[in-house]
Amino acid sequence: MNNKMISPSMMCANIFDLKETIDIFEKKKIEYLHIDVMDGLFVPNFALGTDYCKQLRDKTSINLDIHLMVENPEKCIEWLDLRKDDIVSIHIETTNHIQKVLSNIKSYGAKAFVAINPGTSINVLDDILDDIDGVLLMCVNPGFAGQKMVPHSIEKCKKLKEYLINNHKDKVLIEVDGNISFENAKKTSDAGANIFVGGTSSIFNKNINDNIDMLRNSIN
Ligand code: S6P
Ligand code: MG
Repeated sequence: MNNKMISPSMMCANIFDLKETIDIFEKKKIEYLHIDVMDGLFVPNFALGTDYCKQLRDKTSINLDIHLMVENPEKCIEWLDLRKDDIVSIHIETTNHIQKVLSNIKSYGAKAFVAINPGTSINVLDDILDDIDGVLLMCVNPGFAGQKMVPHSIEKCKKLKEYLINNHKDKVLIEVDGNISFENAKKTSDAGANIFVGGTSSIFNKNINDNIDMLRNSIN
């Protein structure tokens, strides 16, 4: 498995061109589809829902990368129709039962990722390192596409990679999300990131075909 992968942010896709866009992603062997689920409580916005996940599932074999930005995500996991190797990220800030939710995600054969906000320390991972397949490192405060990267994100990504290596968990993947422009993709890739969420700052900025090639070049 290549350890540099692309996950386009589907909330940035033009809904009227969805079929053509998915065809391009399949042709270009895109690894994941990043789906932002927002509840208007944990984040100040509403976005894609569990039925959207199911509809995408019927139209493509690309694995889903579901980013749950919802309070108490434990109740939603069973609604997602998870498949082997899908990714589900839950925010550590949203539940008192993080270990339980992570193992529930794994019981479907999916990969359990924990998401952390720009203001959350990586030390919160200490007691769940055995339970995670990856970390979704938020490079913006979640809620909206089109934001500027929080400046410490590149440094934090480097620190997270070192932290994982020092704890003998270098197989745990790092996914970066928020303002992953071509330039920030290169910087975070050099800092150790593996999965890159492409939104308005890269993939969905004009020509999707060319942008995918440029993003691949930036991360490899
Ligand atoms: C933000 C969300 C992200 C955005 C992505 C959009 O709450 O989790 O996944 O969809 O950041 O990309 P960009 O390039 O517009 O920041
Ligand atoms: Mg996201």
